[in-house]
Amino acid sequence: MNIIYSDLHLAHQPNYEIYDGRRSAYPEVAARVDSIITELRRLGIGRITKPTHFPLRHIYAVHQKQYVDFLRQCSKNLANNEELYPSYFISDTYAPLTPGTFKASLTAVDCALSGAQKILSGQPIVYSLCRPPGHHAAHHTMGGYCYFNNAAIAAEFLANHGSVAILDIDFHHGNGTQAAFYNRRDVLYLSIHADPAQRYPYSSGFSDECGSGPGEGFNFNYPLDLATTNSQYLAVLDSCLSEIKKFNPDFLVVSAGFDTFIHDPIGGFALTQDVYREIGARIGSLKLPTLIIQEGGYNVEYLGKLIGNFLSGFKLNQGSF
Ligand code: OKP
Ligand code: ZN
Repeated sequence: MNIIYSDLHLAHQPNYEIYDGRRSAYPEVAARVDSIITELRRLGIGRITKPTHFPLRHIYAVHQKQYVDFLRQCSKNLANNEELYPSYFISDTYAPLTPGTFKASLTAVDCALSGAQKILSGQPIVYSLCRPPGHHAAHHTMGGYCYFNNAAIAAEFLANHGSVAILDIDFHHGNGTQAAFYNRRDVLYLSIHADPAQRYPYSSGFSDECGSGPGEGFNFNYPLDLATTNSQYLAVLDSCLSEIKKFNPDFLVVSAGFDTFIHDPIGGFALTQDVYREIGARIGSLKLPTLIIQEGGYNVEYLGKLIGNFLSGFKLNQGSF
């Protein structure tokens, strides 16, 4: 298994988010990556390589050019330690721009695309350790700690070579990813997440959002109760997996968030650490070429362990088919 990672994410370290009109601690911290990489090194489960750089046209396939220009220009113009909450290009108060945000976000996209490239060249599983995450970023909006939609950009890249299913297991609905492929039937989107009536992003992720036009029937949302247990979660995962089998894609992209963990500080179903091995194993049993993209997960102490469990379970079951 290949693991794509770069330390350039360190350029992005916002000091605060605005929650309920007040400044509060920013949960999407750089230490998340240390937690992950330390555990993956300890387990020795993959070969860690740096991303290569890809041209901006891959980003333009998902995001508006003016949005990309704005991000670049703003990052450049900000003073050290200055944070900006832009108006037109923002969907909430959880994605501040800092001087290093553009560079870090671009690196996260490079991690995703480098992973996709490896999948195209025949690797069965690749894990792209993207930071910042991406699944809330839409055509011309940043939000929810996300700036560029790493998973959507990688899926779009893979879609030039075959059909793609995106399985989003982050605690939050991936509104940006859903929107990117809502009217397409060559890219299936499925998401298991907290009921948006109760949790971010509030305005999408309901079960009646099924796709539109040619994409009707190619979008699946599974909003869940906050108290969801391991066995309830696995049953819903199985429904997703049977939809994926029916669709029979050439590639699978997993938007892998670990904020479903019981002790996550901002998310959290009732899932315990061992279930991630089983979640990984069941997804791996599809035996599809799979690109795993890191999304959320904010319990820094446990995060590495959760991902280690997930990837070990995945690898064990997928084998090298
Ligand atoms: C990003 B990803 C808590 C407010 C949380 C933003 C959630 C963004 C989640 N202080 N709101 O993990 O899907
Ligand atoms: Zn999340």
